[in-house]
Amino acid sequence: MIMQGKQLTKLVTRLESGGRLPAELYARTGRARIVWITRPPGVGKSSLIDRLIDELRRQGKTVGVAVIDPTSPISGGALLGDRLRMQRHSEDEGVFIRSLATRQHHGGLTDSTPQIVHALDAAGFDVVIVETVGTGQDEVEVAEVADTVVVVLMPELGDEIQRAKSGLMEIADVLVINKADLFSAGAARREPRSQNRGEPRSPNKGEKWERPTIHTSAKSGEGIATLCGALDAHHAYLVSSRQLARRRERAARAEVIRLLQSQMTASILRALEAPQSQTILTNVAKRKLDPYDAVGKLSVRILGSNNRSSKHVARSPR
Ligand SMILES: Nc1nc2c(ncn2[C@@H]2O[C@H](COP(=O)(O)OP(=O)(O)OP(=O)(O)O)[C@@H](O)[C@H]2O)c(=O)[nH]1
Ligand SMILES: [Mg+2]
Repeated sequence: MIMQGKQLTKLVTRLESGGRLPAELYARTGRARIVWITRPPGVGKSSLIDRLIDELRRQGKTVGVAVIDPTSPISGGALLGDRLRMQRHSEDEGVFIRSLATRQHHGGLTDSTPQIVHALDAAGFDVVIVETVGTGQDEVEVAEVADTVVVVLMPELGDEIQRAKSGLMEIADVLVINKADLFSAGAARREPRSQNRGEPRSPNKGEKWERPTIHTSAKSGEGIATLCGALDAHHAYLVSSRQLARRRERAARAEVIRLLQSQMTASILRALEAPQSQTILTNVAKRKLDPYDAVGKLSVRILGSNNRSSKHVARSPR
């Protein structure tokens, strides 16, 4: 590991409150496999990650986990217990787990999520897992940051599974049906278990990725090794098909666009505070000025102030 736990904890705290990842650390990223685990509250994502950590550690891999914590009202009481269960790994130097409070942004990602993922990557973890609650709107955004997206459902969510199968949930690279121990009869009916047989394999060159459906029980441990195998197979596919490079370009683009947007928004709000801007807005309200003409007048100010602010960012200490 490049960074000690305490150092990393400090860094993540700084990033969480809007700090910037030092460029020399960003330069060290790109080595970790980024796995995103998403979907409804209480489906067993944390419990699955707890099991995945066991399996990955057995394979000698180090694991960094960021839990985007929605403080879900559904699993309420179970939350603390599950977090504690995951925390049993906290003595292990090869494991780092961090809950991030949600300043919700597009339903699941906090503004600082990509930066925190980079920090875990730079710290030297082989696998970085992000747990988030998918809401629908954020799915595309989620897909942009991850190498592999794992969507977790339960057998009782029959409709969701149907939707997933009908291709609406295109972001999933691996579909997991958890709590197989509770719903085994229903699961067999709706989703043939035969799909669990045989390890998922990486397609040959030119072949498309066939999304596997894996039945797991985070309680009994059923299917966890299969899930790990599917993650390996997907990674191998990404590398051999050159999709990995493409996904990472897309992620970089999305991250830069997001940063530009927040910088622009800040510039707009700053420019609107000026008394002259207030007059323009008042004139729009009084119908003395049309909104488009107002934009024409204001954009000159905003672009000017934006140039100033980007110089400021470039000079600011890291
Ligand atoms: N029977 C059974 N219970 C499970 C299984 N996986 C998780 N649970 C239970 O389901 C509840 C929710 O599990 P979590 O791991 O907290 O689920 P989560 O998806 O992380 O929940 P949120 O973080 O609130 O979205 C807990 O009480 C778990 O003990 C499973 O495979 N079988
Ligand atoms: Mg959880």
